[in-house]
Amino acid sequence: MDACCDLKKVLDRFWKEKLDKLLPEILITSLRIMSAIVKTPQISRIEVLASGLDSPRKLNFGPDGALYVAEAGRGGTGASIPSPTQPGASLFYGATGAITRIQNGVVKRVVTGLPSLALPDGSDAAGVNDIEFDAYGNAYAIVGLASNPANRDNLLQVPDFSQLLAIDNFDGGASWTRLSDFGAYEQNNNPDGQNVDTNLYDLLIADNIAYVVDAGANALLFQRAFGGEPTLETVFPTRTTTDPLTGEAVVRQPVPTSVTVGPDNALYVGELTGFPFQAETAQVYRINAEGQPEVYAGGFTHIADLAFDKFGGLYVLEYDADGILNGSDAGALIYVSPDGKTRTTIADDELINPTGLEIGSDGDIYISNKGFIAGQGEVLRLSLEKDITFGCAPPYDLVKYCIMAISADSDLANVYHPLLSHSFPIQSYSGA
Ligand SMILES: [Ca+2]
Ligand SMILES: [Ca+2]
Ligand SMILES: [Ca+2]
Repeated sequence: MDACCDLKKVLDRFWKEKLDKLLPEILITSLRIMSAIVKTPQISRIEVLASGLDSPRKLNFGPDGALYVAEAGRGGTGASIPSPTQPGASLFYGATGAITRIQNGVVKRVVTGLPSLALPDGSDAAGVNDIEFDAYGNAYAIVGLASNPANRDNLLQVPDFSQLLAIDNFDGGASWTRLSDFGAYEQNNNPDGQNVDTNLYDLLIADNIAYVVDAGANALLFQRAFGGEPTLETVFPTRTTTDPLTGEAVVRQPVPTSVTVGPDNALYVGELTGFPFQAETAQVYRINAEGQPEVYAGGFTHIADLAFDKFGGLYVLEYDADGILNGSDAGALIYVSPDGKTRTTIADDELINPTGLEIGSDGDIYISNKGFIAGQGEVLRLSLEKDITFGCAPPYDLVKYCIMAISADSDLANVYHPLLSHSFPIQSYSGA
Protein backbone atom coordinates (compact mmCIF):
# COMPACT_ATOMS: atom_id res chain seq x y z
CA MET A 1 0.00 0.00 0.00
CA ASP A 2 2.87 2.39 0.85
CA ALA A 3 4.41 1.68 -2.49
CA CYS A 4 1.13 2.61 -4.10
CA CYS A 5 0.91 5.91 -2.17
CA ASP A 6 4.45 6.81 -3.13
CA LEU A 7 3.62 5.99 -6.65
CA LYS A 8 0.53 8.21 -6.50
CA LYS A 9 2.70 11.24 -5.56
CA VAL A 10 5.07 10.50 -8.38
CA LEU A 11 2.21 10.11 -10.80
CA ASP A 12 0.49 13.33 -9.68
CA ARG A 13 3.69 15.25 -10.32
CA PHE A 14 4.14 13.50 -13.64
CA TRP A 15 0.65 14.41 -14.83
CA LYS A 16 0.88 18.04 -13.59
CA GLU A 17 3.95 18.55 -15.72
CA LYS A 18 2.84 16.66 -18.77
CA LEU A 19 -0.91 17.05 -18.86
CA ASP A 20 -1.25 20.07 -21.18
CA LYS A 21 1.14 18.59 -23.66
CA LEU A 22 -0.12 15.03 -23.49
CA LEU A 23 -3.87 15.32 -23.25
CA PRO A 24 -4.75 15.79 -26.93
CA GLU A 25 -2.38 13.02 -27.89
CA ILE A 26 -3.75 10.68 -25.22
CA LEU A 27 -7.29 11.38 -26.32
CA ILE A 28 -6.60 10.65 -29.97
CA THR A 29 -4.65 7.52 -29.10
CA SER A 30 -7.42 6.48 -26.72
CA LEU A 31 -10.05 6.83 -29.40
CA ARG A 32 -7.96 4.90 -31.91
CA ILE A 33 -7.36 2.08 -29.46
CA MET A 34 -10.98 2.18 -28.28
CA SER A 35 -12.05 1.84 -31.88
CA ALA A 36 -9.78 -1.18 -32.25
CA ILE A 37 -11.24 -2.68 -29.09
CA VAL A 38 -14.77 -2.18 -30.37
CA LYS A 39 -13.95 -3.84 -33.67
CA THR A 40 -12.48 -7.03 -32.29
CA PRO A 41 -14.26 -8.44 -29.25
CA GLN A 42 -12.55 -11.54 -27.92
CA ILE A 43 -13.92 -14.33 -25.83
CA SER A 44 -12.00 -14.86 -22.59
CA ARG A 45 -14.10 -17.66 -21.13
CA ILE A 46 -17.05 -19.91 -21.95
CA GLU A 47 -19.19 -21.30 -19.13
CA VAL A 48 -22.16 -23.65 -19.20
CA LEU A 49 -24.90 -21.95 -17.14
CA ALA A 50 -27.56 -24.62 -17.75
CA SER A 51 -27.53 -28.11 -19.27
CA GLY A 52 -29.96 -30.97 -19.81
CA LEU A 53 -32.44 -28.68 -21.56
CA ASP A 54 -34.98 -29.84 -24.17
CA SER A 55 -34.36 -27.90 -27.39
CA PRO A 56 -33.57 -24.48 -25.88
CA ARG A 57 -34.36 -21.57 -28.21
CA LYS A 58 -34.38 -17.79 -27.67
CA LEU A 59 -33.50 -16.31 -24.30
CA ASN A 60 -33.97 -12.98 -22.57
CA PHE A 61 -33.31 -11.21 -19.31
CA GLY A 62 -36.34 -10.47 -17.15
CA PRO A 63 -36.97 -7.38 -15.02
CA ASP A 64 -35.56 -9.34 -12.05
CA GLY A 65 -32.20 -9.67 -13.83
CA ALA A 66 -32.66 -13.42 -14.26
CA LEU A 67 -32.14 -15.09 -17.63
CA TYR A 68 -35.21 -16.81 -19.09
CA VAL A 69 -34.92 -19.39 -21.86
CA ALA A 70 -37.68 -20.96 -23.97
CA GLU A 71 -37.48 -24.76 -24.20
CA ALA A 72 -39.40 -26.11 -27.19
CA GLY A 73 -39.67 -29.45 -25.36
CA ARG A 74 -39.39 -33.09 -26.42
CA GLY A 75 -42.86 -33.79 -27.86
CA GLY A 76 -44.66 -36.80 -26.42
CA THR A 77 -46.93 -39.68 -27.32
CA GLY A 78 -50.03 -37.74 -28.36
CA ALA A 79 -51.46 -36.92 -31.79
CA SER A 80 -49.08 -36.41 -34.68
CA ILE A 81 -48.50 -34.32 -37.78
CA PRO A 82 -46.08 -34.90 -40.68
CA SER A 83 -42.48 -33.76 -40.15
CA PRO A 84 -41.72 -30.69 -42.26
CA THR A 85 -38.16 -31.86 -42.92
CA GLN A 86 -38.13 -35.68 -42.90
CA PRO A 87 -40.36 -37.37 -45.49
CA GLY A 88 -42.48 -40.12 -43.95
CA ALA A 89 -41.64 -39.15 -40.35
CA SER A 90 -44.13 -37.71 -37.86
CA LEU A 91 -43.90 -35.28 -34.96
CA PHE A 92 -45.82 -36.32 -31.84
CA TYR A 93 -47.51 -34.02 -29.36
CA GLY A 94 -46.73 -33.72 -25.65
CA ALA A 95 -47.06 -30.94 -23.08
CA THR A 96 -43.30 -30.88 -22.52
CA GLY A 97 -42.38 -27.29 -23.41
CA ALA A 98 -41.12 -24.99 -20.67
CA ILE A 99 -39.75 -21.61 -19.70
CA THR A 100 -36.62 -22.01 -17.62
CA ARG A 101 -35.13 -19.38 -15.34
CA ILE A 102 -31.42 -19.11 -14.60
CA GLN A 103 -30.74 -17.00 -11.53
CA ASN A 104 -27.75 -16.98 -9.20
CA GLY A 105 -26.63 -20.34 -10.53
CA VAL A 106 -30.04 -21.97 -9.97
CA VAL A 107 -31.76 -23.43 -13.04
CA LYS A 108 -35.49 -23.96 -12.66
CA ARG A 109 -38.43 -24.62 -14.98
CA VAL A 110 -40.81 -21.83 -13.96
CA VAL A 111 -43.47 -22.48 -16.62
CA THR A 112 -44.20 -26.08 -17.64
CA GLY A 113 -46.75 -27.92 -19.76
CA LEU A 114 -46.33 -25.79 -22.87
CA PRO A 115 -47.23 -27.55 -26.13
CA SER A 116 -44.47 -29.43 -27.95
CA LEU A 117 -44.10 -31.57 -31.06
CA ALA A 118 -41.05 -33.75 -31.76
CA LEU A 119 -39.79 -36.91 -33.41
CA PRO A 120 -40.11 -40.00 -31.16
CA ASP A 121 -36.54 -39.45 -29.88
CA GLY A 122 -37.47 -35.91 -28.78
CA SER A 123 -35.40 -34.14 -31.44
CA ASP A 124 -36.54 -31.65 -34.09
CA ALA A 125 -38.98 -30.09 -31.63
CA ALA A 126 -41.50 -27.39 -32.48
CA GLY A 127 -42.84 -25.51 -29.47
CA VAL A 128 -42.23 -22.39 -27.43
CA ASN A 129 -39.50 -20.46 -29.21
CA ASP A 130 -39.16 -17.17 -27.35
CA ILE A 131 -40.00 -15.28 -24.20
CA GLU A 132 -39.91 -11.48 -23.91
CA PHE A 133 -40.91 -8.86 -21.34
CA ASP A 134 -42.65 -5.53 -21.91
CA ALA A 135 -41.77 -2.25 -20.22
CA TYR A 136 -44.07 -3.09 -17.30
CA GLY A 137 -42.38 -6.44 -16.67
CA ASN A 138 -45.19 -8.55 -18.13
CA ALA A 139 -44.02 -11.72 -19.89
CA TYR A 140 -45.03 -12.97 -23.33
CA ALA A 141 -44.11 -16.09 -25.29
CA ILE A 142 -44.61 -17.40 -28.80
CA VAL A 143 -45.28 -21.00 -29.76
CA GLY A 144 -44.14 -22.39 -33.13
CA LEU A 145 -45.67 -25.19 -35.21
CA ALA A 146 -43.71 -25.63 -38.48
CA SER A 147 -46.77 -26.86 -40.30
CA ASN A 148 -50.04 -25.81 -41.89
CA PRO A 149 -52.24 -24.30 -39.16
CA ALA A 150 -55.04 -26.58 -40.37
CA ASN A 151 -53.00 -29.49 -38.92
CA ARG A 152 -53.06 -27.76 -35.55
CA ASP A 153 -56.83 -27.40 -35.70
CA ASN A 154 -57.73 -30.78 -37.25
CA LEU A 155 -55.01 -33.29 -36.29
CA LEU A 156 -53.68 -31.93 -32.99
CA GLN A 157 -56.59 -29.87 -31.69
CA VAL A 158 -54.16 -27.93 -29.48
CA PRO A 159 -54.99 -24.25 -30.06
CA ASP A 160 -51.91 -22.92 -28.20
CA PHE A 161 -49.62 -23.59 -31.18
CA SER A 162 -48.88 -20.59 -33.40
CA GLN A 163 -50.08 -18.14 -30.78
CA LEU A 164 -48.73 -15.15 -28.92
CA LEU A 165 -49.27 -15.95 -25.23
CA ALA A 166 -49.25 -13.85 -22.07
CA ILE A 167 -47.47 -15.77 -19.32
CA ASP A 168 -49.60 -15.40 -16.22
CA ASN A 169 -47.08 -16.52 -13.62
CA PHE A 170 -43.77 -18.27 -13.04
CA ASP A 171 -44.79 -20.65 -10.27
CA GLY A 172 -43.70 -23.77 -12.13
CA GLY A 173 -47.19 -24.55 -13.43
CA ALA A 174 -49.03 -24.12 -16.71
CA SER A 175 -50.75 -20.74 -16.68
CA TRP A 176 -50.98 -18.54 -19.76
CA THR A 177 -53.50 -16.67 -21.86
CA ARG A 178 -53.76 -16.81 -25.66
CA LEU A 179 -53.54 -13.27 -27.04
CA SER A 180 -53.34 -13.60 -30.79
CA ASP A 181 -53.67 -16.37 -33.37
CA PHE A 182 -50.91 -15.92 -35.94
CA GLY A 183 -51.72 -19.35 -37.40
CA ALA A 184 -55.19 -18.14 -38.33
CA TYR A 185 -53.62 -15.07 -39.92
CA GLU A 186 -51.47 -17.29 -42.17
CA GLN A 187 -54.46 -19.50 -42.92
CA ASN A 188 -56.58 -16.54 -43.99
CA ASN A 189 -53.97 -14.34 -45.68
CA ASN A 190 -50.92 -16.40 -46.72
CA PRO A 191 -49.03 -13.16 -47.37
CA ASP A 192 -46.00 -14.71 -49.13
CA GLY A 193 -48.16 -16.59 -51.65
CA GLN A 194 -46.13 -19.77 -51.01
CA ASN A 195 -47.29 -22.71 -48.84
CA VAL A 196 -49.71 -22.10 -46.00
CA ASP A 197 -47.24 -22.66 -43.18
CA THR A 198 -46.52 -21.08 -39.81
CA ASN A 199 -43.68 -21.30 -37.29
CA LEU A 200 -43.48 -18.33 -34.90
CA TYR A 201 -39.80 -18.11 -34.14
CA ASP A 202 -38.78 -14.74 -32.69
CA LEU A 203 -40.67 -12.22 -30.57
CA LEU A 204 -39.54 -8.63 -30.00
CA ILE A 205 -41.34 -6.15 -27.79
CA ALA A 206 -40.39 -2.55 -28.52
CA ASP A 207 -42.40 0.54 -27.56
CA ASN A 208 -45.15 -1.84 -26.45
CA ILE A 209 -45.53 -3.29 -29.90
CA ALA A 210 -45.12 -7.06 -30.17
CA TYR A 211 -43.20 -7.97 -33.35
CA VAL A 212 -43.30 -11.62 -34.38
CA VAL A 213 -41.10 -13.31 -36.97
CA ASP A 214 -42.94 -16.21 -38.59
CA ALA A 215 -40.25 -18.47 -40.11
CA GLY A 216 -42.90 -20.62 -41.80
CA ALA A 217 -44.83 -17.70 -43.29
CA ASN A 218 -41.59 -15.84 -44.29
CA ALA A 219 -43.05 -12.74 -42.70
CA LEU A 220 -42.64 -10.14 -39.98
CA LEU A 221 -45.91 -9.23 -38.28
CA PHE A 222 -46.82 -7.04 -35.35
CA GLN A 223 -49.56 -6.25 -32.94
CA ARG A 224 -50.04 -2.97 -31.08
CA ALA A 225 -52.45 -3.84 -28.32
CA PHE A 226 -51.28 -7.40 -27.56
CA GLY A 227 -54.64 -8.82 -28.52
CA GLY A 228 -56.79 -9.39 -31.58
CA GLU A 229 -55.60 -9.58 -35.18
CA PRO A 230 -51.93 -9.38 -36.17
CA THR A 231 -50.84 -6.86 -38.82
CA LEU A 232 -48.36 -7.66 -41.58
CA GLU A 233 -45.15 -5.59 -41.49
CA THR A 234 -43.44 -7.20 -44.48
CA VAL A 235 -42.72 -10.42 -46.36
CA PHE A 236 -39.11 -11.45 -47.11
CA PRO A 237 -38.08 -12.27 -50.67
CA THR A 238 -37.62 -15.74 -52.11
CA ARG A 239 -34.67 -16.26 -54.44
CA THR A 240 -34.26 -18.67 -57.32
CA THR A 241 -31.31 -21.03 -57.05
CA THR A 242 -30.15 -24.39 -58.38
CA ASP A 243 -31.01 -27.71 -56.76
CA PRO A 244 -27.58 -29.34 -56.37
CA LEU A 245 -29.09 -32.84 -56.82
CA THR A 246 -31.15 -32.28 -59.95
CA GLY A 247 -29.52 -29.18 -61.42
CA GLU A 248 -32.98 -27.66 -61.79
CA ALA A 249 -33.99 -24.18 -60.73
CA VAL A 250 -35.78 -24.08 -57.38
CA VAL A 251 -37.37 -21.30 -55.37
CA ARG A 252 -35.54 -20.91 -52.12
CA GLN A 253 -37.50 -19.52 -49.19
CA PRO A 254 -35.91 -16.98 -46.84
CA VAL A 255 -37.09 -18.53 -43.51
CA PRO A 256 -36.58 -15.49 -41.25
CA THR A 257 -35.57 -16.50 -37.73
CA SER A 258 -34.64 -13.36 -35.87
CA VAL A 259 -35.58 -9.73 -35.34
CA THR A 260 -33.84 -7.04 -33.33
CA VAL A 261 -33.69 -3.25 -33.05
CA GLY A 262 -30.61 -1.56 -34.51
CA PRO A 263 -28.76 1.53 -33.25
CA ASP A 264 -30.78 3.56 -35.80
CA ASN A 265 -34.02 2.23 -34.24
CA ALA A 266 -34.81 0.30 -37.43
CA LEU A 267 -35.71 -3.39 -37.25
CA TYR A 268 -33.17 -5.92 -38.51
CA VAL A 269 -34.12 -9.46 -39.51
CA GLY A 270 -31.88 -12.50 -40.12
CA GLU A 271 -32.78 -15.45 -42.35
CA LEU A 272 -31.98 -19.17 -42.06
CA THR A 273 -32.62 -19.81 -45.79
CA GLY A 274 -34.59 -22.89 -46.85
CA PHE A 275 -33.88 -25.79 -49.19
CA PRO A 276 -31.32 -26.41 -50.72
CA PHE A 277 -29.64 -24.90 -47.65
CA GLN A 278 -26.63 -23.37 -49.40
CA ALA A 279 -23.83 -21.98 -47.28
CA GLU A 280 -22.90 -18.28 -47.27
CA THR A 281 -26.13 -16.98 -48.76
CA ALA A 282 -28.11 -15.91 -45.68
CA GLN A 283 -28.75 -12.18 -45.34
CA VAL A 284 -29.49 -9.65 -42.65
CA TYR A 285 -32.25 -7.29 -43.72
CA ARG A 286 -32.92 -3.79 -42.47
CA ILE A 287 -36.57 -2.75 -42.59
CA ASN A 288 -36.54 0.71 -44.17
CA ALA A 289 -38.86 3.67 -43.55
CA GLU A 290 -41.29 2.32 -46.15
CA GLY A 291 -41.49 -0.97 -44.26
CA GLN A 292 -39.53 -2.84 -46.95
CA PRO A 293 -36.56 -5.16 -46.32
CA GLU A 294 -33.22 -4.03 -47.77
CA VAL A 295 -30.01 -6.04 -47.46
CA TYR A 296 -27.77 -4.79 -44.61
CA ALA A 297 -25.22 -7.63 -44.76
CA GLY A 298 -25.00 -10.95 -46.59
CA GLY A 299 -22.84 -14.05 -47.00
CA PHE A 300 -23.81 -15.76 -43.74
CA THR A 301 -24.83 -19.39 -43.32
CA HIS A 302 -28.17 -20.22 -41.67
CA ILE A 303 -28.70 -17.28 -39.30
CA ALA A 304 -30.37 -18.31 -36.04
CA ASP A 305 -30.29 -15.00 -34.16
CA LEU A 306 -29.00 -11.42 -34.17
CA ALA A 307 -28.04 -8.86 -31.52
CA PHE A 308 -26.43 -5.41 -31.62
CA ASP A 309 -24.01 -4.39 -28.91
CA LYS A 310 -24.05 -0.90 -27.43
CA PHE A 311 -21.40 0.29 -29.88
CA GLY A 312 -23.55 -0.60 -32.90
CA GLY A 313 -21.63 -3.78 -33.72
CA LEU A 314 -23.79 -6.68 -34.84
CA TYR A 315 -23.46 -10.24 -33.59
CA VAL A 316 -24.74 -12.83 -36.06
CA LEU A 317 -25.31 -16.35 -34.73
CA GLU A 318 -25.04 -19.06 -37.38
CA TYR A 319 -26.98 -22.26 -36.72
CA ASP A 320 -24.69 -24.44 -38.86
CA ALA A 321 -21.61 -22.73 -40.22
CA ASP A 322 -20.81 -25.11 -43.11
CA GLY A 323 -24.42 -25.70 -44.16
CA ILE A 324 -27.13 -27.90 -42.69
CA LEU A 325 -26.53 -30.65 -45.26
CA ASN A 326 -22.72 -30.61 -44.95
CA GLY A 327 -20.02 -31.68 -42.53
CA SER A 328 -20.39 -30.89 -38.86
CA ASP A 329 -23.12 -29.32 -36.71
CA ALA A 330 -20.80 -26.55 -35.51
CA GLY A 331 -22.29 -23.08 -35.49
CA ALA A 332 -20.51 -19.75 -35.38
CA LEU A 333 -20.74 -16.34 -33.77
CA ILE A 334 -19.65 -13.57 -36.12
CA TYR A 335 -19.11 -9.94 -35.14
CA VAL A 336 -19.75 -7.25 -37.75
CA SER A 337 -18.09 -3.94 -36.85
CA PRO A 338 -20.32 -0.86 -36.45
CA ASP A 339 -19.24 0.46 -39.86
CA GLY A 340 -20.11 -2.92 -41.41
CA LYS A 341 -16.63 -3.31 -42.90
CA THR A 342 -14.99 -5.91 -40.67
CA ARG A 343 -16.18 -9.37 -39.73
CA THR A 344 -14.61 -11.49 -37.05
CA THR A 345 -15.57 -15.03 -36.11
CA ILE A 346 -15.33 -14.99 -32.33
CA ALA A 347 -16.66 -18.49 -31.58
CA ASP A 348 -17.21 -21.52 -33.79
CA ASP A 349 -16.44 -25.11 -32.76
CA GLU A 350 -17.63 -24.41 -29.20
CA LEU A 351 -21.14 -23.97 -30.60
CA ILE A 352 -23.33 -26.90 -31.75
CA ASN A 353 -26.51 -25.90 -33.61
CA PRO A 354 -26.97 -22.77 -31.48
CA THR A 355 -30.44 -21.21 -31.58
CA GLY A 356 -30.58 -18.12 -29.36
CA LEU A 357 -28.40 -15.09 -28.62
CA GLU A 358 -28.67 -12.35 -26.01
CA ILE A 359 -26.21 -9.72 -24.80
CA GLY A 360 -26.25 -8.99 -21.08
CA SER A 361 -25.97 -5.53 -19.55
CA ASP A 362 -22.44 -6.62 -18.62
CA GLY A 363 -21.61 -7.04 -22.32
CA ASP A 364 -21.27 -10.81 -21.99
CA ILE A 365 -22.93 -13.01 -24.60
CA TYR A 366 -25.51 -15.65 -23.73
CA ILE A 367 -26.26 -18.45 -26.21
CA SER A 368 -28.71 -21.33 -26.35
CA ASN A 369 -26.69 -24.29 -27.59
CA LYS A 370 -27.67 -27.72 -28.98
CA GLY A 371 -31.03 -26.17 -29.73
CA PHE A 372 -32.73 -29.08 -31.50
CA ILE A 373 -31.81 -31.94 -29.16
CA ALA A 374 -33.85 -33.23 -26.21
CA GLY A 375 -32.06 -33.49 -22.88
CA GLN A 376 -28.75 -32.06 -24.11
CA GLY A 377 -29.50 -28.39 -24.64
CA GLU A 378 -27.35 -25.78 -22.91
CA VAL A 379 -27.15 -22.11 -22.11
CA LEU A 380 -23.62 -20.76 -22.46
CA ARG A 381 -22.09 -17.53 -21.25
CA LEU A 382 -19.28 -16.19 -23.39
CA SER A 383 -17.35 -13.60 -21.40
CA LEU A 384 -15.59 -10.92 -23.40
CA GLU A 385 -12.10 -9.64 -22.66
CA LYS A 386 -12.88 -6.44 -20.80
CA ASP A 387 -11.80 -6.53 -17.18
CA ILE A 388 -8.26 -5.55 -16.39
CA THR A 389 -6.43 -5.60 -13.11
CA PHE A 390 -3.21 -3.72 -12.50
CA GLY A 391 -0.73 -3.80 -9.74
CA CYS A 392 0.90 -0.48 -8.81
CA ALA A 393 0.70 0.68 -12.35
CA PRO A 394 3.29 2.42 -14.47
CA PRO A 395 1.99 5.52 -16.30
CA TYR A 396 1.41 3.53 -19.45
CA ASP A 397 -1.07 1.31 -17.62
CA LEU A 398 -2.85 4.34 -16.20
CA VAL A 399 -3.42 5.59 -19.72
CA LYS A 400 -4.67 2.14 -20.58
CA TYR A 401 -6.99 2.28 -17.58
CA CYS A 402 -8.55 5.48 -18.90
CA ILE A 403 -8.91 3.96 -22.35
CA MET A 404 -10.64 0.94 -20.89
CA ALA A 405 -12.93 3.23 -18.90
CA ILE A 406 -14.27 4.93 -22.01
CA SER A 407 -14.41 1.71 -23.94
CA ALA A 408 -16.49 0.22 -21.12
CA ASP A 409 -19.30 2.76 -21.30
CA SER A 410 -18.30 4.95 -24.26
CA ASP A 411 -18.38 8.08 -22.11
CA LEU A 412 -15.63 10.50 -23.08
CA ALA A 413 -16.00 12.26 -19.72
CA ASN A 414 -14.21 9.30 -18.25
CA VAL A 415 -11.10 10.29 -20.13
CA TYR A 416 -11.04 13.83 -18.82
CA HIS A 417 -12.23 13.19 -15.31
CA PRO A 418 -9.41 11.08 -13.91
CA LEU A 419 -6.74 13.05 -15.74
CA LEU A 420 -7.96 16.55 -14.91
CA SER A 421 -8.85 15.89 -11.31
CA HIS A 422 -5.44 14.43 -10.44
CA SER A 423 -7.27 12.07 -8.13
CA PHE A 424 -6.62 8.65 -9.50
CA PRO A 425 -8.70 5.98 -7.81
CA ILE A 426 -5.58 3.99 -6.97
CA GLN A 427 -7.49 1.33 -5.07
CA SER A 428 -9.63 0.52 -8.06
CA TYR A 429 -6.71 -0.71 -10.10
CA SER A 430 -4.30 -1.80 -7.43
CA GLY A 431 -5.93 -5.18 -6.99
CA ALA A 432 -4.31 -8.57 -7.47
CA1 LIG B 1 -47.24 -18.82 -46.61
CA1 LIG C 1 -36.74 -12.21 -29.18
CA1 LIG D 1 -23.19 -28.68 -41.21
